[in-house]
Amino acid sequence: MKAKKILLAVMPYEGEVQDRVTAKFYKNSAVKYMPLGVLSVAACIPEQYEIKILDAASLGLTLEETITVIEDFAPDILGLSVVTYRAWAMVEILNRTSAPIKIVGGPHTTKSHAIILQQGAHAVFVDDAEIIFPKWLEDGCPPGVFFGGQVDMDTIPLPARHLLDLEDYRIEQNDDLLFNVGSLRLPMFSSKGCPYGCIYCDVQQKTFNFKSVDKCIAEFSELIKMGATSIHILDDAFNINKARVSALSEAIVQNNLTVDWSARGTVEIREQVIADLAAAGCKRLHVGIESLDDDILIYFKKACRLKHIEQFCELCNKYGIDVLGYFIIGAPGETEEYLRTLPQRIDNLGIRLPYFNLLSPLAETPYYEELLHSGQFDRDHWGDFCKNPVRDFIIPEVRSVDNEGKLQATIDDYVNYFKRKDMSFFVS
Ligand code: B12
Ligand code: SF4
Repeated sequence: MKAKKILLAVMPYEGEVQDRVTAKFYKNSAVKYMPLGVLSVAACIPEQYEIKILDAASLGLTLEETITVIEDFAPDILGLSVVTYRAWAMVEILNRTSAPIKIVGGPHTTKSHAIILQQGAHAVFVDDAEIIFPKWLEDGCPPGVFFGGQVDMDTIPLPARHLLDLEDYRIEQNDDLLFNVGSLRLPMFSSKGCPYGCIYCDVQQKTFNFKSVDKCIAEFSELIKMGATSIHILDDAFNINKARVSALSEAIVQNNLTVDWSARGTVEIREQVIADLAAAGCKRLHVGIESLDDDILIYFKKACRLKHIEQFCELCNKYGIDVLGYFIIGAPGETEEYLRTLPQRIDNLGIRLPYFNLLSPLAETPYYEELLHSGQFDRDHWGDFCKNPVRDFIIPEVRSVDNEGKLQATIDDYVNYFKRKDMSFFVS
Protein backbone atom coordinates (compact mmCIF):
# COMPACT_ATOMS: atom_id res chain seq x y z
CA MET A 1 0.00 0.00 0.00
CA LYS A 2 1.24 3.53 -0.76
CA ALA A 3 2.45 5.44 2.33
CA LYS A 4 0.24 8.32 3.35
CA LYS A 5 1.98 11.64 2.94
CA ILE A 6 2.05 14.31 5.62
CA LEU A 7 3.41 17.79 5.02
CA LEU A 8 3.99 20.03 8.05
CA ALA A 9 4.49 23.65 7.08
CA VAL A 10 5.61 26.82 8.83
CA MET A 11 3.88 29.88 7.33
CA PRO A 12 5.82 32.25 5.06
CA TYR A 13 6.55 35.81 6.15
CA GLU A 14 4.58 37.30 3.27
CA GLY A 15 1.59 39.33 4.39
CA GLU A 16 2.34 38.92 8.10
CA VAL A 17 1.29 41.50 10.69
CA GLN A 18 3.37 44.66 10.45
CA ASP A 19 5.60 44.57 13.48
CA ARG A 20 5.92 47.73 15.57
CA VAL A 21 7.77 45.93 18.36
CA THR A 22 11.18 45.04 17.03
CA ALA A 23 13.37 47.38 14.97
CA LYS A 24 14.54 46.09 11.57
CA PHE A 25 18.14 46.05 12.76
CA TYR A 26 17.42 43.12 15.09
CA LYS A 27 15.64 41.08 12.44
CA ASN A 28 18.78 39.91 10.78
CA SER A 29 17.78 37.65 7.91
CA ALA A 30 20.92 35.56 8.39
CA VAL A 31 19.55 34.26 11.68
CA LYS A 32 17.12 31.38 11.22
CA TYR A 33 15.52 29.07 13.74
CA MET A 34 14.67 25.46 13.02
CA PRO A 35 10.93 25.06 13.68
CA LEU A 36 11.06 22.86 16.75
CA GLY A 37 7.27 22.61 17.10
CA VAL A 38 6.67 20.74 13.85
CA LEU A 39 9.93 18.78 14.24
CA SER A 40 8.83 17.60 17.66
CA VAL A 41 5.44 16.51 16.31
CA ALA A 42 7.10 14.86 13.28
CA ALA A 43 9.32 12.78 15.57
CA CYS A 44 6.18 11.17 17.00
CA ILE A 45 4.54 10.18 13.70
CA PRO A 46 4.61 6.42 13.02
CA GLU A 47 7.11 5.18 10.43
CA GLN A 48 4.54 4.17 7.82
CA TYR A 49 3.93 7.83 6.93
CA GLU A 50 6.07 9.80 4.50
CA ILE A 51 6.79 13.18 6.09
CA LYS A 52 7.96 16.47 4.62
CA ILE A 53 8.74 19.61 6.60
CA LEU A 54 8.40 22.94 4.83
CA ASP A 55 9.85 25.90 6.74
CA ALA A 56 8.61 28.55 4.31
CA ALA A 57 9.75 31.38 6.60
CA SER A 58 13.39 30.32 6.87
CA LEU A 59 13.51 29.46 3.16
CA GLY A 60 12.20 32.96 2.38
CA LEU A 61 9.38 31.60 0.21
CA THR A 62 6.52 33.78 -0.97
CA LEU A 63 2.97 32.64 -0.43
CA GLU A 64 2.71 31.49 -4.07
CA GLU A 65 5.95 29.51 -3.79
CA THR A 66 4.76 27.92 -0.56
CA ILE A 67 1.49 26.86 -2.19
CA THR A 68 3.40 25.45 -5.18
CA VAL A 69 5.66 23.32 -2.97
CA ILE A 70 2.63 22.04 -1.08
CA GLU A 71 0.70 21.20 -4.25
CA ASP A 72 3.72 19.51 -5.84
CA PHE A 73 4.12 17.24 -2.83
CA ALA A 74 0.34 16.54 -2.81
CA PRO A 75 0.06 15.53 0.85
CA ASP A 76 -2.82 13.48 2.18
CA ILE A 77 -2.60 15.56 5.34
CA LEU A 78 -1.41 19.16 5.35
CA GLY A 79 -0.49 20.50 8.80
CA LEU A 80 0.08 24.23 9.30
CA SER A 81 2.07 25.65 12.21
CA VAL A 82 0.78 29.14 12.89
CA VAL A 83 1.55 32.18 15.05
CA THR A 84 -1.12 34.89 15.13
CA TYR A 85 1.17 37.20 13.17
CA ARG A 86 0.79 34.89 10.15
CA ALA A 87 -2.94 34.15 10.29
CA TRP A 88 -3.46 35.73 6.85
CA ALA A 89 -1.10 33.24 5.16
CA MET A 90 -2.82 30.41 7.04
CA VAL A 91 -6.26 31.32 5.65
CA GLU A 92 -4.85 31.73 2.14
CA ILE A 93 -3.19 28.33 2.28
CA LEU A 94 -6.30 26.67 3.74
CA ASN A 95 -8.34 28.14 0.86
CA ARG A 96 -5.91 27.57 -1.96
CA THR A 97 -4.45 24.11 -1.45
CA SER A 98 -6.10 20.83 -2.33
CA ALA A 99 -4.98 18.37 0.37
CA PRO A 100 -7.97 16.25 1.45
CA ILE A 101 -7.23 16.90 5.14
CA LYS A 102 -5.90 20.23 6.41
CA ILE A 103 -5.09 20.80 10.04
CA VAL A 104 -3.62 23.62 12.13
CA GLY A 105 -1.46 23.78 15.30
CA GLY A 106 0.81 26.29 17.03
CA PRO A 107 0.31 29.31 19.33
CA HIS A 108 -2.43 30.87 17.16
CA THR A 109 -4.79 28.02 17.99
CA THR A 110 -4.76 28.68 21.75
CA LYS A 111 -7.52 31.29 21.57
CA SER A 112 -8.67 31.03 17.95
CA HIS A 113 -9.29 27.28 17.53
CA ALA A 114 -13.04 27.58 16.93
CA ILE A 115 -12.58 30.30 14.30
CA ILE A 116 -9.84 28.32 12.54
CA LEU A 117 -12.28 25.44 12.05
CA GLN A 118 -14.69 27.86 10.36
CA GLN A 119 -11.81 29.13 8.21
CA GLY A 120 -11.43 25.74 6.60
CA ALA A 121 -9.35 23.52 8.88
CA HIS A 122 -10.58 19.96 9.30
CA ALA A 123 -8.96 19.68 12.73
CA VAL A 124 -7.19 22.08 15.08
CA PHE A 125 -4.65 21.17 17.75
CA VAL A 126 -4.22 23.26 20.88
CA ASP A 127 -1.07 23.06 23.09
CA ASP A 128 1.46 20.24 22.85
CA ALA A 129 0.63 17.79 20.07
CA GLU A 130 3.26 15.04 20.44
CA ILE A 131 0.79 12.63 22.06
CA ILE A 132 -2.56 13.70 20.58
CA PHE A 133 -1.45 13.97 16.96
CA PRO A 134 -0.35 10.31 16.53
CA LYS A 135 -3.47 9.27 18.46
CA TRP A 136 -5.61 11.36 16.08
CA LEU A 137 -3.94 9.59 13.12
CA GLU A 138 -4.63 6.22 14.69
CA ASP A 139 -8.25 7.21 15.31
CA GLY A 140 -8.75 7.88 11.58
CA CYS A 141 -8.29 11.70 11.55
CA PRO A 142 -11.63 12.83 13.00
CA PRO A 143 -12.68 16.47 12.59
CA GLY A 144 -12.75 18.91 15.53
CA VAL A 145 -10.57 20.59 18.11
CA PHE A 146 -8.05 18.50 20.04
CA PHE A 147 -6.46 19.67 23.28
CA GLY A 148 -3.04 18.21 24.03
CA GLY A 149 -2.25 19.95 27.33
CA GLN A 150 1.36 19.70 28.46
CA VAL A 151 3.19 16.49 27.60
CA ASP A 152 5.76 14.74 29.75
CA MET A 153 8.85 15.81 27.82
CA ASP A 154 10.82 12.74 28.85
CA THR A 155 8.39 10.45 27.07
CA ILE A 156 8.74 12.06 23.65
CA PRO A 157 11.61 11.68 21.16
CA LEU A 158 13.99 14.53 20.32
CA PRO A 159 12.80 16.78 17.47
CA ALA A 160 13.25 15.13 14.05
CA ARG A 161 15.91 17.59 12.85
CA HIS A 162 17.13 15.08 10.26
CA LEU A 163 14.05 15.95 8.17
CA LEU A 164 15.56 19.35 7.40
CA ASP A 165 18.62 20.32 5.40
CA LEU A 166 21.13 21.80 7.85
CA GLU A 167 22.52 23.97 5.07
CA ASP A 168 19.29 26.00 5.14
CA TYR A 169 20.10 27.06 8.71
CA ARG A 170 23.73 28.05 8.30
CA ILE A 171 24.44 31.65 9.28
CA GLU A 172 26.22 33.77 6.73
CA GLN A 173 28.22 36.37 8.61
CA ASN A 174 27.33 40.02 8.22
CA ASP A 175 28.26 43.20 10.07
CA ASP A 176 24.94 43.51 11.90
CA LEU A 177 25.00 40.19 13.71
CA LEU A 178 24.77 40.83 17.45
CA PHE A 179 27.34 38.11 18.07
CA ASN A 180 29.26 35.59 16.05
CA VAL A 181 29.08 32.01 17.25
CA GLY A 182 29.99 30.23 14.05
CA SER A 183 27.90 29.13 11.16
CA LEU A 184 25.56 26.60 12.75
CA ARG A 185 23.66 27.82 15.80
CA LEU A 186 21.02 25.24 16.62
CA PRO A 187 18.09 25.73 19.00
CA MET A 188 16.61 23.30 21.50
CA PHE A 189 14.01 23.59 24.23
CA SER A 190 14.84 22.18 27.64
CA SER A 191 11.58 23.39 29.18
CA LYS A 192 8.35 25.12 28.28
CA GLY A 193 6.14 27.46 30.22
CA CYS A 194 6.52 30.33 32.63
CA PRO A 195 4.52 31.12 35.75
CA TYR A 196 4.98 34.91 35.44
CA GLY A 197 2.45 37.25 33.87
CA CYS A 198 4.32 40.11 32.17
CA ILE A 199 1.66 42.27 30.53
CA TYR A 200 3.18 42.39 27.02
CA CYS A 201 3.72 38.63 26.70
CA ASP A 202 1.50 35.84 25.41
CA VAL A 203 3.28 32.99 27.11
CA GLN A 204 1.48 29.82 26.08
CA GLN A 205 1.83 27.66 29.16
CA LYS A 206 1.74 28.89 32.74
CA THR A 207 3.09 25.73 34.32
CA PHE A 208 6.81 25.12 34.09
CA ASN A 209 7.38 21.78 32.36
CA PHE A 210 10.85 20.44 31.69
CA LYS A 211 13.06 17.70 30.27
CA SER A 212 15.23 15.66 32.61
CA VAL A 213 18.95 16.35 32.75
CA ASP A 214 19.66 13.08 30.92
CA LYS A 215 17.33 14.07 28.09
CA CYS A 216 19.00 17.50 27.78
CA ILE A 217 22.45 15.91 27.73
CA ALA A 218 21.32 13.51 24.99
CA GLU A 219 20.08 16.50 22.97
CA PHE A 220 23.27 18.51 23.52
CA SER A 221 25.29 15.49 22.35
CA GLU A 222 23.11 15.05 19.28
CA LEU A 223 23.42 18.72 18.32
CA ILE A 224 27.19 18.63 18.75
CA LYS A 225 27.32 15.53 16.53
CA MET A 226 25.28 17.40 13.93
CA GLY A 227 28.04 20.02 13.86
CA ALA A 228 26.47 22.76 15.98
CA THR A 229 28.92 25.59 16.57
CA SER A 230 26.56 26.92 19.20
CA ILE A 231 23.43 25.70 21.01
CA HIS A 232 20.67 28.07 22.05
CA ILE A 233 18.13 26.93 24.63
CA LEU A 234 15.07 28.95 23.66
CA ASP A 235 12.93 28.20 26.70
CA ASP A 236 10.38 30.67 28.01
CA ALA A 237 12.14 30.76 31.38
CA PHE A 238 15.14 28.41 31.48
CA ASN A 239 16.26 29.13 35.04
CA ILE A 240 12.97 28.89 36.97
CA ASN A 241 14.18 25.82 38.85
CA LYS A 242 17.56 26.28 40.49
CA ALA A 243 18.27 22.60 41.23
CA ARG A 244 17.61 21.71 37.58
CA VAL A 245 19.98 24.36 36.22
CA SER A 246 22.77 23.33 38.57
CA ALA A 247 22.30 19.61 37.86
CA LEU A 248 22.30 20.23 34.11
CA SER A 249 25.43 22.38 34.38
CA GLU A 250 27.21 19.69 36.36
CA ALA A 251 26.22 17.03 33.83
CA ILE A 252 27.52 19.17 30.94
CA VAL A 253 30.91 19.32 32.67
CA GLN A 254 30.92 15.60 33.52
CA ASN A 255 30.10 14.68 29.94
CA ASN A 256 32.86 16.93 28.56
CA LEU A 257 30.41 18.79 26.37
CA THR A 258 32.42 21.77 25.27
CA VAL A 259 30.38 23.93 22.94
CA ASP A 260 29.33 27.58 22.91
CA TRP A 261 25.86 27.66 24.42
CA SER A 262 23.29 30.14 25.65
CA ALA A 263 19.85 30.16 27.21
CA ARG A 264 16.73 32.29 27.33
CA GLY A 265 15.74 32.93 30.91
CA THR A 266 14.88 35.44 33.59
CA VAL A 267 16.91 37.74 35.87
CA GLU A 268 18.87 35.42 38.16
CA ILE A 269 20.27 36.49 41.53
CA ARG A 270 21.31 33.14 42.97
CA GLU A 271 25.09 33.28 42.72
CA GLN A 272 25.53 29.51 42.68
CA VAL A 273 23.30 29.22 39.60
CA ILE A 274 25.38 31.76 37.66
CA ALA A 275 28.62 30.15 38.87
CA ASP A 276 27.40 26.69 37.79
CA LEU A 277 26.30 27.98 34.38
CA ALA A 278 29.65 29.67 33.80
CA ALA A 279 31.54 26.54 34.83
CA ALA A 280 29.47 24.58 32.29
CA GLY A 281 30.48 26.92 29.47
CA CYS A 282 27.27 28.94 29.18
CA LYS A 283 28.39 32.04 27.28
CA ARG A 284 25.23 34.16 27.14
CA LEU A 285 21.97 34.60 28.96
CA HIS A 286 19.14 36.14 26.94
CA VAL A 287 16.98 37.86 29.50
CA GLY A 288 13.96 40.19 29.46
CA ILE A 289 15.21 43.05 31.62
CA GLU A 290 12.77 45.47 29.96
CA SER A 291 13.27 48.51 32.20
CA LEU A 292 15.65 50.08 34.69
CA ASP A 293 12.82 51.87 36.47
CA ASP A 294 10.95 50.15 39.30
CA ASP A 295 7.63 51.88 38.57
CA ILE A 296 7.74 50.63 34.98
CA LEU A 297 8.79 47.15 36.09
CA ILE A 298 5.75 47.15 38.39
CA TYR A 299 3.53 48.35 35.53
CA PHE A 300 4.87 45.53 33.32
CA LYS A 301 4.17 43.11 36.20
CA LYS A 302 7.78 41.96 36.12
CA ALA A 303 8.83 39.79 39.01
CA CYS A 304 12.21 41.56 39.42
CA ARG A 305 13.21 45.08 40.44
CA LEU A 306 16.20 47.27 39.59
CA LYS A 307 18.20 45.96 42.56
CA HIS A 308 17.80 42.39 41.21
CA ILE A 309 18.87 43.49 37.74
CA GLU A 310 21.97 45.12 39.21
CA GLN A 311 22.82 41.97 41.17
CA PHE A 312 22.25 39.80 38.12
CA CYS A 313 24.52 41.93 35.92
CA GLU A 314 27.19 42.01 38.60
CA LEU A 315 27.14 38.22 38.86
CA CYS A 316 27.25 37.74 35.08
CA ASN A 317 30.19 40.15 34.82
CA LYS A 318 31.96 38.38 37.67
CA TYR A 319 31.58 34.95 36.07
CA GLY A 320 32.10 36.04 32.47
CA ILE A 321 28.62 35.43 31.06
CA ASP A 322 27.40 37.96 28.48
CA VAL A 323 23.94 39.39 29.00
CA LEU A 324 21.72 39.80 25.96
CA GLY A 325 19.24 42.11 27.61
CA TYR A 326 15.85 42.85 26.09
CA PHE A 327 14.53 46.35 26.83
CA ILE A 328 11.12 47.82 26.13
CA ILE A 329 10.62 51.55 25.72
CA GLY A 330 7.34 53.41 25.34
CA ALA A 331 5.70 52.56 28.67
CA PRO A 332 3.37 55.07 30.29
CA GLY A 333 5.21 57.29 32.77
CA GLU A 334 8.57 56.97 31.02
CA THR A 335 10.43 60.30 31.21
CA GLU A 336 12.68 62.08 28.69
CA GLU A 337 15.43 61.83 31.29
CA TYR A 338 14.99 58.04 31.49
CA LEU A 339 15.22 57.67 27.71
CA ARG A 340 18.23 59.98 27.50
CA THR A 341 20.25 58.19 30.18
CA LEU A 342 19.26 54.61 29.34
CA PRO A 343 22.22 53.71 27.05
CA GLN A 344 24.74 54.98 29.60
CA ARG A 345 23.03 53.09 32.41
CA ILE A 346 23.04 49.90 30.33
CA ASP A 347 26.75 50.45 29.73
CA ASN A 348 27.35 50.97 33.41
CA LEU A 349 25.69 47.65 34.16
CA GLY A 350 28.11 45.97 31.74
CA ILE A 351 25.33 44.68 29.45
CA ARG A 352 27.13 44.01 26.19
CA LEU A 353 24.19 43.01 24.03
CA PRO A 354 21.18 45.29 24.54
CA TYR A 355 18.16 44.60 22.33
CA PHE A 356 15.48 47.28 22.22
CA ASN A 357 11.78 46.79 21.59
CA LEU A 358 8.85 49.17 21.54
CA LEU A 359 5.88 48.49 23.80
CA SER A 360 3.04 47.43 21.55
CA PRO A 361 -0.22 45.59 22.26
CA LEU A 362 0.42 42.14 20.82
CA ALA A 363 -2.51 39.78 20.37
CA GLU A 364 -3.77 37.93 23.42
CA THR A 365 -1.64 39.85 25.91
CA PRO A 366 -2.82 41.48 29.16
CA TYR A 367 -1.56 44.83 27.81
CA TYR A 368 -3.89 44.58 24.82
CA GLU A 369 -6.79 43.60 27.11
CA GLU A 370 -6.05 46.62 29.30
CA LEU A 371 -6.22 49.00 26.33
CA LEU A 372 -9.43 47.39 25.18
CA HIS A 373 -11.13 47.56 28.56
CA SER A 374 -9.99 51.10 29.29
CA GLY A 375 -11.62 52.22 26.05
CA GLN A 376 -8.38 53.27 24.34
CA PHE A 377 -9.36 50.85 21.61
CA ASP A 378 -12.93 51.34 20.46
CA ARG A 379 -13.22 47.75 19.28
CA ASP A 380 -11.44 44.42 19.48
CA HIS A 381 -8.97 44.86 16.62
CA TRP A 382 -7.15 41.58 17.22
CA GLY A 383 -10.47 39.75 17.53
CA ASP A 384 -11.54 41.21 14.18
CA PHE A 385 -8.20 40.28 12.63
CA CYS A 386 -8.40 36.68 13.87
CA LYS A 387 -11.92 36.34 12.44
CA ASN A 388 -10.97 37.92 9.14
CA PRO A 389 -7.18 38.09 8.74
CA VAL A 390 -6.03 40.73 6.29
CA ARG A 391 -2.71 41.01 4.56
CA ASP A 392 -0.08 43.24 6.27
CA PHE A 393 -2.42 44.03 9.18
CA ILE A 394 -1.20 46.73 11.53
CA ILE A 395 -2.70 47.26 14.96
CA PRO A 396 -3.90 50.87 15.32
CA GLU A 397 -1.57 52.95 17.46
CA VAL A 398 -2.58 54.27 20.86
CA ARG A 399 0.25 56.82 20.82
CA SER A 400 0.30 59.93 18.66
CA VAL A 401 2.10 59.54 15.32
CA ASP A 402 4.63 62.05 16.59
CA ASN A 403 5.36 60.15 19.77
CA GLU A 404 5.59 56.82 17.94
CA GLY A 405 8.09 58.34 15.46
CA LYS A 406 10.17 59.75 18.30
CA LEU A 407 10.33 56.41 20.08
CA GLN A 408 11.37 54.63 16.89
CA ALA A 409 14.07 57.25 16.31
CA THR A 410 15.24 56.75 19.90
CA ILE A 411 15.71 53.04 19.25
CA ASP A 412 17.69 53.84 16.07
CA ASP A 413 19.88 56.16 18.15
CA TYR A 414 20.45 53.44 20.75
CA VAL A 415 21.41 50.94 18.05
CA ASN A 416 23.91 53.43 16.60
CA TYR A 417 25.25 54.28 20.03
CA PHE A 418 26.08 50.69 20.84
CA LYS A 419 27.40 50.04 17.34
CA ARG A 420 29.73 53.02 17.55
CA LYS A 421 30.75 52.30 21.09
CA ASP A 422 32.11 48.86 20.48
CA MET A 423 31.89 47.62 16.92
CA SER A 424 33.72 44.52 17.99
CA PHE A 425 30.74 42.99 19.72
CA PHE A 426 28.62 43.27 16.61
CA VAL A 427 31.08 41.41 14.47
CA SER A 428 33.20 39.36 16.84
C1 B12 B 1 11.75 30.63 18.86
C2 B12 B 1 10.65 31.67 18.86
C3 B12 B 1 10.71 32.64 17.87
C4 B12 B 1 11.80 32.67 16.82
C5 B12 B 1 11.56 31.75 15.63
C6 B12 B 1 10.27 31.03 15.52
C7 B12 B 1 10.49 29.59 15.04
N1 B12 B 1 10.64 29.38 13.76
O1 B12 B 1 10.52 28.70 15.84
C8 B12 B 1 11.80 34.16 16.39
C9 B12 B 1 12.89 34.86 17.15
C10 B12 B 1 11.97 34.43 14.90
C11 B12 B 1 10.43 34.61 16.90
C12 B12 B 1 9.86 35.79 16.50
C13 B12 B 1 8.64 36.24 16.96
N2 B12 B 1 7.86 35.66 17.89
CO1 B12 B 1 8.29 33.99 18.72
N3 B12 B 1 8.68 32.55 19.83
C14 B12 B 1 9.61 31.66 19.83
C15 B12 B 1 9.47 30.76 21.06
C16 B12 B 1 10.38 31.30 22.14
C17 B12 B 1 9.77 29.27 20.92
C18 B12 B 1 9.01 28.52 19.83
C19 B12 B 1 9.33 27.07 19.97
O2 B12 B 1 10.18 26.56 19.28
N4 B12 B 1 8.67 26.39 20.93
C20 B12 B 1 8.89 25.00 21.19
C21 B12 B 1 7.94 24.13 20.35
C22 B12 B 1 8.18 22.67 20.61
O3 B12 B 1 6.64 24.45 20.73
P1 B12 B 1 5.56 25.02 19.69
O4 B12 B 1 6.22 25.74 18.60
O5 B12 B 1 4.51 25.72 20.45
O6 B12 B 1 4.93 23.71 19.07
C23 B12 B 1 4.08 22.82 19.78
C24 B12 B 1 2.58 23.13 19.65
O7 B12 B 1 2.32 24.51 19.43
C25 B12 B 1 2.09 22.24 18.56
N5 B12 B 1 2.25 22.64 17.15
C26 B12 B 1 2.97 23.65 16.61
N6 B12 B 1 2.84 23.66 15.28
C27 B12 B 1 2.01 22.64 14.95
C28 B12 B 1 1.54 22.22 13.71
C29 B12 B 1 0.66 21.12 13.67
C30 B12 B 1 0.16 20.66 12.37
C31 B12 B 1 0.28 20.46 14.88
C32 B12 B 1 -0.63 19.31 14.83
C33 B12 B 1 0.77 20.90 16.11
C34 B12 B 1 1.63 21.97 16.13
O8 B12 B 1 2.88 21.08 18.75
C35 B12 B 1 4.21 21.47 19.09
C36 B12 B 1 4.81 20.43 19.95
O9 B12 B 1 4.12 20.30 21.15
C37 B12 B 1 7.95 30.97 21.39
C38 B12 B 1 7.59 30.75 22.83
C39 B12 B 1 7.15 29.32 23.06
N7 B12 B 1 7.46 28.80 24.21
O10 B12 B 1 6.55 28.66 22.23
C40 B12 B 1 7.72 32.41 20.91
C41 B12 B 1 6.34 32.79 20.37
C42 B12 B 1 5.86 31.69 19.47
N8 B12 B 1 6.63 33.99 19.59
C43 B12 B 1 5.72 34.89 19.68
C44 B12 B 1 5.79 36.17 19.08
C45 B12 B 1 4.68 37.15 19.47
C46 B12 B 1 6.84 36.50 18.22
C47 B12 B 1 7.03 37.84 17.54
C48 B12 B 1 5.76 38.40 16.95
C49 B12 B 1 7.68 38.81 18.52
C50 B12 B 1 8.14 40.11 17.87
N9 B12 B 1 7.29 41.05 17.75
O11 B12 B 1 9.25 40.21 17.51
C51 B12 B 1 8.08 37.51 16.45
C52 B12 B 1 7.51 37.40 15.07
C53 B12 B 1 7.20 36.01 14.64
C54 B12 B 1 6.78 35.97 13.22
N10 B12 B 1 7.22 36.88 12.39
O12 B12 B 1 6.05 35.10 12.87
C55 B12 B 1 4.56 34.44 20.53
C56 B12 B 1 3.39 33.97 19.66
C57 B12 B 1 2.05 34.38 20.20
C58 B12 B 1 0.94 34.03 19.25
N11 B12 B 1 -0.28 34.05 19.77
O13 B12 B 1 1.09 33.78 18.10
C59 B12 B 1 5.27 33.33 21.39
C60 B12 B 1 4.34 32.24 21.92
C61 B12 B 1 6.02 34.08 22.53
C62 B12 B 1 5.17 34.71 23.61
N12 B12 B 1 5.38 34.31 24.85
O14 B12 B 1 4.35 35.57 23.40
N13 B12 B 1 9.91 33.72 17.79
S1 SF4 C 1 8.10 37.82 29.35
FE1 SF4 C 1 9.27 36.04 30.03
S2 SF4 C 1 9.09 36.11 32.29
FE2 SF4 C 1 7.43 37.39 31.48
S3 SF4 C 1 5.64 36.04 31.30
FE3 SF4 C 1 6.68 36.05 29.28
S4 SF4 C 1 8.04 34.26 29.35
FE4 SF4 C 1 7.46 34.73 31.49
